[in-house]
Amino acid sequence: MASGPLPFEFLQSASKVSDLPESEIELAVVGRSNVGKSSLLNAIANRKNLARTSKTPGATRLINVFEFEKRPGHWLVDLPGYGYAKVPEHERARWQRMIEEYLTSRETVTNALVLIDGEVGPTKLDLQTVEWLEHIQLPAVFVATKMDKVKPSKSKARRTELAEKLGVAKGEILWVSAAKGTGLDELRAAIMKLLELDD
Ligand SMILES: Nc1nc2c(ncn2[C@@H]2O[C@H](COP(=O)(O)OP(=O)(O)OP(=O)(O)O)[C@@H](O)[C@H]2O)c(=O)[nH]1
Ligand SMILES: [Mg+2]
Repeated sequence: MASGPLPFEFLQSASKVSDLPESEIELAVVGRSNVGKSSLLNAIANRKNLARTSKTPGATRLINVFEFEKRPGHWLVDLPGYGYAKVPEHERARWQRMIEEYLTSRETVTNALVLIDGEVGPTKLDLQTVEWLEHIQLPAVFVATKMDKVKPSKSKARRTELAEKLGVAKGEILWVSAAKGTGLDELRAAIMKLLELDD
């Protein structure tokens, strides 16, 4: 099992899918705005500012590519979040189109890491996204974020509810906290496997 930080490095940002170079394999990080996608990426690499994070939703506005050191073409891809109401409608629609085009057109995207807020999710929009991913036949690996915000006394019930809503077994979800470091090694091991880095 992998342990310790994974050496991902920033490769490039793109506002259009057609600006991306070719890759070997990509793992897309998908989820509602503010769910903790960029924070989790930083936690995985144990770097504070590899990916831009913010208290205000809408921190990530581009497709941001992070490449595994020494394995060119093995990418973790941080995407803008969906569902942030304060972004102007035309801008939200543009992100949506960009994300959808990215996820449907890149043949090297083999899986989506779907982040769900462990405290509040899944939301209606999360469930719609999960359904859409099924529709385009992109396999989803679920990660429940911000588990440090769930009281220990509520944790078991919360996990059961979240898994039920997603229609998967509890054991299929990775339960993590970027803030506390919980569950990161398991997530790192999953990422190594999904990006074919563990051979
Ligand atoms: N308590 C707690 N807060 C977290 C955790 N992970 C992220 N946050 C906070 O949640 C907020 C959003 O985090 P981001 O990583 O920027 O979220 P994002 O999903 O990348 O957001 P967008 O780029 O807008 O789509 C920040 O204030 C983070 O500090 C966590 O594990 N625990
Ligand atoms: Mg982000």
